[in-house]
Amino acid sequence: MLFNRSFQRACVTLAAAMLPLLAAPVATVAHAADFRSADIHPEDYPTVLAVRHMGELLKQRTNGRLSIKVYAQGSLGSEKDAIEQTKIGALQLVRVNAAAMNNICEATIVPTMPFLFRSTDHMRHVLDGPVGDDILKSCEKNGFIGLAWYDSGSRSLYTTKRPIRTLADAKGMKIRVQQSDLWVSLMEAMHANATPMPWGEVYTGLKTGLVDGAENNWPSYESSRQFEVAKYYSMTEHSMAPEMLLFSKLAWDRLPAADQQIVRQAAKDSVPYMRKLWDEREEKSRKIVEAAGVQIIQVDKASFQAAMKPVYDRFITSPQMKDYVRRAQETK
Ligand code: GTR
Repeated sequence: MLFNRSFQRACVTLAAAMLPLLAAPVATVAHAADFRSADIHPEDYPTVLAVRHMGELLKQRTNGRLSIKVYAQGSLGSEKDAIEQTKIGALQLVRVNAAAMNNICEATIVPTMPFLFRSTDHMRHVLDGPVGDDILKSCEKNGFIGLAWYDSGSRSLYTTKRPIRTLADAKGMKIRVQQSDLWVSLMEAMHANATPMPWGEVYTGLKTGLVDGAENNWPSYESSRQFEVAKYYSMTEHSMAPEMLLFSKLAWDRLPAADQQIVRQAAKDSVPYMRKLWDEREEKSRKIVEAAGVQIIQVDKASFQAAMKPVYDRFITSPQMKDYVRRAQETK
């Protein structure tokens, strides 16, 4: 009995002493890895191509030891599902819109805010600078390593039955939004009825009349074929919510520091590549939908912008959030 107990104690002590030894190689030895990444967009969408490009850079820089397999077209589920899988480390990477992170990592609300960015250049300067870096970093506590921001252009409203020309036209319309409290509030500020749903369900939602409209940028409107069922595109350009490339913190902590550095750099280097593809795709998508007979409606943007005050009053309240917004606005 006595022997047993001291034997047990010795075993426990030995096991405790070995733990760091067991953990150490995992954290420092460079293993081969084919990271899994999810995206809801089709194979030829700029975000998918950009993450593939990042995978190529990883391969080149590690002699094939590190690579990325991109699961496109929502094959691993909605953005919400993919984020959950990334959080638990089942997926290493995920490319989502900032809005999909709004309820998880509060600071991602900032670049999603309506009419925050004055232009594409302004958006790029803010996201490439300290504000963008700080917001990415702030998601670490929620289990995500923010690697990069990608462009997503401007989002505008589109509808099935009648065009939105003024704020009054939006009143009472059922508009699909992303699954984010901010987006519900933004739509309510336009006096529309917000209907949150995953992207993969929007085409059918529009076609069956479950919703009267949705909102997105040119490439998403075009690639999803939603322009076939919602032919009125009103140029509200109410948000430039960017895309995010996130790495699972759980998986990240198992990577040696040198590999973390290689991954960070490859993600950064994929940004200019993505932007070039993005600019080309925006133009191409606009041409495709115009040729298909979509009616593009110019609206008085200032009136839509003026309606957004309640959204700022509700979401930009803490000193931290106010500081982010102020710094973003002050960025040239
Ligand atoms: C797109 C974005 C997707 C997704 C989608 C949506 O512009 O690239 O990540 O957020 O909008 O509205 O669900």
